[in-house]
Amino acid sequence: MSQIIATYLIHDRSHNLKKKAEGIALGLTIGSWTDLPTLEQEQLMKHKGQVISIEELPKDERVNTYLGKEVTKGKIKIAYPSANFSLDLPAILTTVFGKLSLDGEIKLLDLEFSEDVKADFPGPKFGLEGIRGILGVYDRPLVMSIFKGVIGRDLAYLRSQLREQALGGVDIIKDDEILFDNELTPFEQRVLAGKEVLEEVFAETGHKAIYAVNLSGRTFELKEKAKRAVELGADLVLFNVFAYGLDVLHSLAEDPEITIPIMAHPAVSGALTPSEFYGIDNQLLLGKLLRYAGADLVLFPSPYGSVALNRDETLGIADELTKEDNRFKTAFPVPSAGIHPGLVPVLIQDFGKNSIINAGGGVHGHPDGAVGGGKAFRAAVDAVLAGKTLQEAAQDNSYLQKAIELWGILEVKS
Ligand code: 1AE
Repeated sequence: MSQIIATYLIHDRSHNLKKKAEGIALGLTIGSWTDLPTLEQEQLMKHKGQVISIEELPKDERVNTYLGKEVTKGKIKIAYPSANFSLDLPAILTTVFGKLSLDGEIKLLDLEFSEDVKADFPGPKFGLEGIRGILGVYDRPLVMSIFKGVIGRDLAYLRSQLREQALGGVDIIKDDEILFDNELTPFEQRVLAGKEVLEEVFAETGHKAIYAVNLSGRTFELKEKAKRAVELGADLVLFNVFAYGLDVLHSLAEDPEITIPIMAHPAVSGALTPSEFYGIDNQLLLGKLLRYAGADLVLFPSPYGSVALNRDETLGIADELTKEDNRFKTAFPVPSAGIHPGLVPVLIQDFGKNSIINAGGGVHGHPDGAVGGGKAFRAAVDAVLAGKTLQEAAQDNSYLQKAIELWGILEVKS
């Protein structure tokens, strides 16, 4: 069947999950049904939503108290025929969770695409393996740092910051998501400066780092801007996908002239995901849908830092990005926010080698500056892969030692 199956979590105040599910399946497809003449029913059959399953979940007194009313909690699955929508995420999301998202305690947990519907999505152009190929690094988690404090600063400052970060040994340096096109550091100048500085560092040290420039501005100018970045030699772009919409990412990713990877930032996604009653599940939004729409790397809050997500949710996002799929390349999970070298052991335990350790303050806030921060992160990664504790590794590495003194270590629990 050519269709999408949506899974919803419902807290039903009317205590009739079956009626609720039937109401959604009909209401979001052909509307009222039973009063129609047989001929019309036959004609509309291929558009009718189908209730696939209804699972009542145990009573939850905490939830009843919170909502101030007794509710029936359940998961329902509904299949929507692809005959009802064009093959794009705006049409799909409006079908499965358009008006419905406004209708009480209902959360969209998952979407299962039939193969023919999936075929219309680009998936990552480079993916995890492609990024590793660009860097020539295959055997460890990558390390990424974020420009901090660049607003109000000029290109000379940006260049010096970039150089420091690259000298610290990080693999990727990304713009902060709040750095937009501006007079002091215009987009094109940033691309050119990034290329020049990182080529210099490579010539001096043999270390290759790449720079993700923030692709920002008006929606209809993004494609031309991204193509200009490609012409100027940009390595990859950062993209605030949820400020624009998933379909904008899809359009950028499928464009054959945008021949560089796209890194998706989760800014604004917190307006859609955190509630247990409403919105869209993180695993679906930051995992499956970003991968389908074409993100090569995906940032999301880790379970440990300043802006944290529940650990299971983060593992679910990473799983969606990296699990085997017959159609799409895998994307790099980038657990982020408030990361410091003392978190590297738990991050590698949770997300494995195929992940990126990403930090802003944890690099720039190092007592020896960004060079020291980068070196501390690289030493922490090497230590974990060598089976050493950070304390052991710090005995021979003053950068790691200073980082641990400043931020501590989060012990790995087996
Ligand atoms: C989840 C996104 C994290 C991010 O973009 C960012 O700028 C983190 O900065 P730090 O590492 O918390 O300083």
